[in-house]
Formats: sequence, structure tokens, C-alpha cells
Amino acid sequence: DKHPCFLQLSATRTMQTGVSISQIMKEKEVFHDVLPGIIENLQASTKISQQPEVAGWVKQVLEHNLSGGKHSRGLITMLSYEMLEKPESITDEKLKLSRVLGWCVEMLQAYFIVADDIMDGSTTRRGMPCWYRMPNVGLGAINDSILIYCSIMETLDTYLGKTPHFVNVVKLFNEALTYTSMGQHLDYTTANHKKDYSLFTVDRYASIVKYKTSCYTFRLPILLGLSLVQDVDKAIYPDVNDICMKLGHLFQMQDDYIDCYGDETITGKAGTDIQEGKCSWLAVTALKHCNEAQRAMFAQYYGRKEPEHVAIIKRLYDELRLPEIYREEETLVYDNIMNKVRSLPSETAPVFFYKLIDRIYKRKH
Ligand code: GPP
Ligand code: MG
Ligand code: MG
Ligand code: MG
Repeated sequence: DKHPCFLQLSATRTMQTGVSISQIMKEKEVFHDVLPGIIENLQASTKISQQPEVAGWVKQVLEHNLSGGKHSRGLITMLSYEMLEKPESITDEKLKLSRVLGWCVEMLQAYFIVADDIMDGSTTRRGMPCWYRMPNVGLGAINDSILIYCSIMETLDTYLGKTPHFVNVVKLFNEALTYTSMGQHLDYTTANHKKDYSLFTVDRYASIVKYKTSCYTFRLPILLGLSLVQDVDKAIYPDVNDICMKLGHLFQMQDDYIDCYGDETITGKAGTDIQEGKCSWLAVTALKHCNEAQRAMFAQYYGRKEPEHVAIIKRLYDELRLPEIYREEETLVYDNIMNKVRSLPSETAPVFFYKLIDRIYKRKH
């Protein structure tokens, strides 16, 4: 595994929440231990086992699309149960379920990125060609993404079908799917097509991100973990929701920055936001800071595939000192979330949120 820790650590940060690298390795290990069983159960399930050829394909689709990533959403799901449940109420059965739910969130992510990479014209993901660019896949990837989604529902039925958590969990997945596809629509239609950059506002950006990222990246994993917790105090939900939205905003802002300024050997994906004319954090911030001449330059060259045009936009970003502005804003957003978390009553488990933010702050992939 190229990235042993799900998010990179610095010495200061490990000191802050007392999380050691070996602890994170352990988390990854217990999480990974349940995946082979999930895939085996899928192969043996009543529906999929009817066609061994398809069953074998589903296994390949899942093994490819679930490997190589950070698995941050899956790990958040598992950690949210482990850290938000009262220690004396934690059961082995629920620990196992929290890991299975974590893999279901990872499957949801796999489902999204298979489709997203086609929509975004991406070429690489997690250091490999995108699924639709693999030999013998092509646009079959669209159906494969549906097979991945069906694998989530089969897995939920197998492991939780007879438990009282089932209905709530299915509703949470459905809700995340609805919000994410709404966000993906906004993302897709705000991009380039009309060359109308008046839409590239801070508000528009915030709503795209709230729907396309925050809901399934933070809210879903945390609410799934909480769904296993005994007697949750309903009063914590508004704060949890608010923090999830803030973390999601930070996470996508970082994703957008990395798309242009990240190191491909670390991120495993080649950026396409400039070529696709995305309403990214960089584009919105550039438009906020540029003068008339720079704005004209942006309008002329943004959203174009030609490498020379992409290079002109990157130069413009540098000229506008976007890397510096990014570092300042990342710190500002970080402080804002930390302040919010500090003000939480202890029942809302601030330590859990410190741990999350600690792991995403200054991330490089
Ligand atoms: C991240 O956008 C959002 C998603 C991957 C959600 C996709 C949702 C669907 C309903 C298909 P992004 O395109 O910036 O992500 P990345 O940089 O990883 O391609
Ligand atoms: Mg994309
Ligand atoms: Mg996208
Ligand atoms: Mg991106």
C-alpha cells in the first residue's frame, strides 16, 4: 500500500490528539480484515450467484475500485461508532457492523468516482487508469457503477437486513445519493458549457460543495456510525451537521487545490478542473482577485484542453498568488472549525472531531 496512513501526519498533529502512526495502521488493518468476507458473501448471494460469470466480474470491479485509495470515508464510519459510543456499550457485533457500513460507504465512493471520471474526462485515479479506461471496460463502466451500487444494497441486506438498523441505514444511503447527485448536477452544469463566469461565485461554490461532497464524505459516515450508537442524544444532530458541512467545504477546497497544485505521484490522479472549466475553489478565487485584463485572459483560456492554454491559466493562478491565498484560507477555515468544536458540549465528543480535522488539515492527497 502506497499510502499506509489514511491521511498524512506531522509530528505536531500526532501530539495534538495523541494518535500514533501505529494506531492508524491498526485501524486500517481491522478495517481491511472484513473486506474479503463482504466480497465472498456477495458472490454467494441469492441473486448474484445465479450467474457465476457476472459474480466473477463483480469481484473484479470491486477489487479494482476499492483498492489504492485512502479509505477515509470508510474509516470515519468505523471510528464514529468506536468513538461516539459509550465504551461500556460497545459490542463486537456492532464493531463488525460499523466496519461493514464503512465498506458500503467506500462502495458508494467507488460508484461515484467510476461515473465522475467519465463525466470529468479524467485519465488516472489512485495511480491507475480510470476504470472506464481499463481494457475491456469502456462505457461498460456505467453498468459497472450500477453493479457497485447494487453490491451496497446486497451487503446491507446480508449484514443488517434482520436488524433494527436496516431501514434507517438504507434511508441514509438514499439521502446521501440524492444530495450527491444533486451536487454533481450543479458541478457539471456550472462548468464551462456556456462560458458564463458570472455564475462562478463564492455562494454558488458553497452550494455545489455542500451537496456534492459534504453529504457523503462526512455526514453519511458519521450518521451511519451514530445509527449504531445506543440512545443517541438527538440534541447533538444540528452541531454534527454543521461541522460535517464545514469539514466537507474544507475537504473539497483542498481537493480543488490539489487538482492543480498537487503532486500526481502522491494524489494518483491527473487534474482536469481547468480543462473542464470547473467552478473550482481556484477559479472562483482567481475571479475574485483579478483585474479586467486578467479576467479577459481567464475567459479566453479557461476550460480548454490545449496544454498551452492550461499553462496560461496556471501562470495566472501563480500571478494572483493563489497558493498563498489558499494557505491562508485553509488556516482560517481550520481555526473556524476548531473554534466550533471547542464550543461543543462534551457529550458531542469534541475529541472525535479534533481527530477528523487533524487528519485532513494540510493534506496532500
Ligand atoms: C468530487 O468531485 C465529487 C464526487 C466524486 C461525487 C461524484 C458524484 C456522482 C453522483 C457521480 P471531483 O470531481 O472534484 O472529485 P475528483 O477530484 O476525485 O475527481
Ligand atoms: Mg472528478
Ligand atoms: Mg467531478
Ligand atoms: Mg477534484
